Amino acid sequence: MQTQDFIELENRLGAHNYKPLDVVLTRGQGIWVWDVEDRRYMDCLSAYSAVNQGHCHPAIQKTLVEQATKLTLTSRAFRNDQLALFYQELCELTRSHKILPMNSGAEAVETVIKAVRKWGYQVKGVPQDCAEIIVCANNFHGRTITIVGFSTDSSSRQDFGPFTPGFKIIPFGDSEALEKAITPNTVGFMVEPIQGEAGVIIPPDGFLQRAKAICEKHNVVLILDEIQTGLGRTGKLLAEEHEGIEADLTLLGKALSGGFYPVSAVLSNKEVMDVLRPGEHGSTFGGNPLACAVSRTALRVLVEEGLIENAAVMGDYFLSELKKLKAPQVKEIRGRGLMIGIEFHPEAGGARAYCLKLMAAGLLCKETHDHIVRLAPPLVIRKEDIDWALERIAKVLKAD
Ligand code: IF1
Repeated sequence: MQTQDFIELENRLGAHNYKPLDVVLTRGQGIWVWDVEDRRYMDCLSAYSAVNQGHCHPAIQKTLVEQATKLTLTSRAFRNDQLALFYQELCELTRSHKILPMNSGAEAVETVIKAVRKWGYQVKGVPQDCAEIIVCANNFHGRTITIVGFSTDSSSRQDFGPFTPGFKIIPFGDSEALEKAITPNTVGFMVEPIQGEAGVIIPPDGFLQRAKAICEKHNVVLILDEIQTGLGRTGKLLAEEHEGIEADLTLLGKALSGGFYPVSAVLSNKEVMDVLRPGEHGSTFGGNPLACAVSRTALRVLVEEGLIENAAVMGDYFLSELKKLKAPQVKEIRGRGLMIGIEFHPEAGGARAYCLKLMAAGLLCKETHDHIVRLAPPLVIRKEDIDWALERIAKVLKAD
């Protein structure tokens, strides 16, 4: 079967809830992926930052295979020998007190919503069913009904109602709006340290610090969704470190498994997690030994291979070299670490067209909204790889 055969079959039998680039990938190694025609591409998306450690990382692969021959799933009805060690290593690395393991990012978000609501009723003393959670405009936290209910993106939420009540939306990066929105019933404020889907939007300096202070003052739980920004992507283990703060609750997913397996977690620094009692929350697969073993190695790889520092150094280099291209079609280039967005002027003809041209040149990128291309290669990228990419990006921009 060739590219077109796979595409036709997929289009005929699959739901059309995606519009992928027409490249059919069959294998990957590090920053590279190959299609069924054996063409090689640099992956500049990293499965939305899930493969920070690079495709098919050999150490994680080895763990996956070994653990798969031993024990994969016990359910949480019984204990397993990987879970406690996963907790210990993740707590140590992130200086957290408690962990709640789930599978997808959206499940971690749902978990945190349940936990802060319950904390609100039991600890803060909010009247039953009155808890409010504040979120930001242009957020992306996942796809469940509750989560899309507080999205401001019409394609995410249109025609999926009725939605879960109890959410308030403020502009991203606006600490004054945050303080104004808080009432005695506010239990949490949930925010992405850098908005990914919105187009790599970096908040004003000091926003997270101000948000932290405001939340503390009003006894509101600060929840950082680091599902995309976490685990080295922005050049720090957690993006909160850029502002020297610690969230009360932190969400991780994606790269927590290096892309081998869906693994997510809620990290807690407060008594919030203690409100969840047996029977009140869980998941068949959450905390399973295969996930925990894979995640332990994925975390070890991030640290031992210096991928966090590499993201910082390579990210700075990539960003500054991109800016030097001074392409007239480009309105702005912004980023932190290896989370970079190129925003094109509307007259440039749309970001999708650039993704197609970049694909023809050997780079796989994904547009976000109409005019932004995101560059987020695996964190194992080296300077010569970036030079390779820059050469091709420059050519595509010049060819217009
Ligand atoms: C898709 C975007 C990225 C996330 C944050 C929670 C989740 C995500 C900050 C949910 C997921 C993904 C999902 C993916 C597209 C993608 C995405 F463009 F939509 F925004 F990465 F940039 N919090 N992001 O970014 O995690 O339940 O998916 O495990 O195809 O929907 P999930």
